[in-house]
Amino acid sequence: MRAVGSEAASLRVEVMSARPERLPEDVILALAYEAGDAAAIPGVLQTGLSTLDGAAALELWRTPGPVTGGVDGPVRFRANPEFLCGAIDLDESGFRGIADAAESAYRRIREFQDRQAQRHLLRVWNFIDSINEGNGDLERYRQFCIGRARGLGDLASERLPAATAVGRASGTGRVQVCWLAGRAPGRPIENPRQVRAYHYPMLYGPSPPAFARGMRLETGELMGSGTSSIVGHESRHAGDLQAQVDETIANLRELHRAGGGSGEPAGLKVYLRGRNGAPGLAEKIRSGLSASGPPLVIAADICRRELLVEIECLWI
Ligand code: 3EB
Repeated sequence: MRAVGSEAASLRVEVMSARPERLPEDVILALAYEAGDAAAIPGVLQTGLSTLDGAAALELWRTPGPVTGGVDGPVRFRANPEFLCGAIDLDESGFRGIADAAESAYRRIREFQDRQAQRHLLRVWNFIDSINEGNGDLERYRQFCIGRARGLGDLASERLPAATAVGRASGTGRVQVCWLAGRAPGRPIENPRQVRAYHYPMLYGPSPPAFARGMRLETGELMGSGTSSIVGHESRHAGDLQAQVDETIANLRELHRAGGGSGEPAGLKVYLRGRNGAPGLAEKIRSGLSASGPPLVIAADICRRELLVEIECLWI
């Protein structure tokens, strides 16, 4: 049986609460959100983040047909002929700072990707510790952006992937990046309500964040980047979670429209700062984006201090 969505759809997302001994063979990306350090399942990336309600959750990206797994230096990957998902996980203590660690991670990613048949970066998730620590341009997120830009080197802005960058409250000492790449390039989608992230003014740091607002895959899916309450380049509704959620929904609806408006939401995920949920929030997000099921809600820090929520969505 196939998932809902367009005929060409070839990626779907599922969230499991059970812990399987091993991954189903059609899983190309598996992200675990759970408190504590439960034993690792082979092929699963432990994000170091947990769900808002503390229940273990395993996010599985499934493809038609089996994938093969491999290791290449610091990169672990799973792939089929169309897609490749990679992960790199660096110990920050081996570097002078997070900028250097991020630079190394992204340089490795580019070196690896340049050798793959599925060479086109489509979507990236970044998980880093204490994302808002440090002041001004020394803030760790801004330093991460500096390193990422260096590591990406000469990759043209028009080829940047969609992305999410969120912070862990609990220190793991690690910079983790995982990504989806494709045999065919995607088409980046920008949001008319927002300045392109890679054109943000220096007000937000010396290196603007290197990502596209969304990515339309050749197979039809639209992958929305982590999206927040930002209009133009400015944060809106500081301190007001409900208003930030409304603004973020408006941003995602506009992104979906700009990307052609087709497909149904799947893989809806919400990152909430602190552990303060709000009654009705998940339902507001589900209905605001016309999703059929509730979002996965993760406790995480957002890259600007005043932002309380970030939402990402896959339309298939
Ligand atoms: C924003 O729109 C909010 O640095 O990779 C969202 C998604 C955000 C990805 C990144 C940052 C990133 O600027 C923050």
